[in-house]
Amino acid sequence: MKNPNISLSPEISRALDLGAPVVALESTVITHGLPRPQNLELARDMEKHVRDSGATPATIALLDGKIRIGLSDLELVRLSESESTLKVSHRDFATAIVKRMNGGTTVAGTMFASQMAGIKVFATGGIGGVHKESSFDISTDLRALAEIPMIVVCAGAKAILDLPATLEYLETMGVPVVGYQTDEFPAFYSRESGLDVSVRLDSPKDVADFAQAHWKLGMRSAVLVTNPVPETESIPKSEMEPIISKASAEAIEKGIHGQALTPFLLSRISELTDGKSLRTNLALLLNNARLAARIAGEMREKKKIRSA
Ligand code: PSU
Ligand code: MN
Repeated sequence: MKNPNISLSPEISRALDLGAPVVALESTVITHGLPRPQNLELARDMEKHVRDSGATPATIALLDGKIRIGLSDLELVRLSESESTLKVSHRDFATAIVKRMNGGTTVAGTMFASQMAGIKVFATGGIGGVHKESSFDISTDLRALAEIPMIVVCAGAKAILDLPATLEYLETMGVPVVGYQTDEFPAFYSRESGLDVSVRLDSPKDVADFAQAHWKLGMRSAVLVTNPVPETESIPKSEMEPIISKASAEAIEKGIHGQALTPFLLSRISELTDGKSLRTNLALLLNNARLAARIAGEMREKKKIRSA
């Protein structure tokens, strides 16, 4: 890696050199998405679930103004306990670098750093999208999905968003939306949204084949894999809708917007559901980590067959 502002951990460097399966993990969920101490527990659990499913986890974050690909346990602790962290999307990297800050990378930021490192598979909770509360609040995540060729595994877009508008945007930008063992676009806390995915695929191998076919045509966009939260942990849409409306109305009333909006809504929804939504959030993150690791394993098999 030539850029002095980015470095890979020895473990990730080795895994990538060997062509072993690697799964990128975001860190905004650690710095802004979850309360303490669940954020650190989750960060460790995500890594463990990736390992148990046969891949090497690369948590991506900024520490002291350096983009780090793969963190040690001590560094995870530091990040999770850090008082003033930046939420880092495309526009924020240089800010974190010149001010030597710690930061959590968003889906967009994590995709950007993954591409620099050569990582092709990434697991997150829910992507950002088009917000309901203010006109023209469209997450950089959508732009990254349009421009960076990776497989991104999520549980859909957060239900706090305008989901039909988010799907329209993805369609416009040519991003395939894969339903993993489902025909319906999942809505993060809920398995149902009433909206269609562009294709249903039922196994990690099918996802790997699909991504290869997409990129072989010269497409540069990501493949978004939407993996519904496990049934036992899901919250029905009808139960979530009034809560989301209430949290959204509060955000408007308080004038919360920009980067602060998503963290505000997530924590307010957790309060309004007595922590139930938080448990759902954790369950879907781990579920996505496992699936991403299995997909990364299949991508590796393909490479082996190609080079044999
Ligand atoms: N989903 C979660 N928790 C989060 C996020 C998503 O369950 O913290 C983060 C992701 O990092 C995503 C970001 O990229 O929120 C989107 O923020 P914005 O809407 O400001 O682009
Ligand atoms: Mn936004």
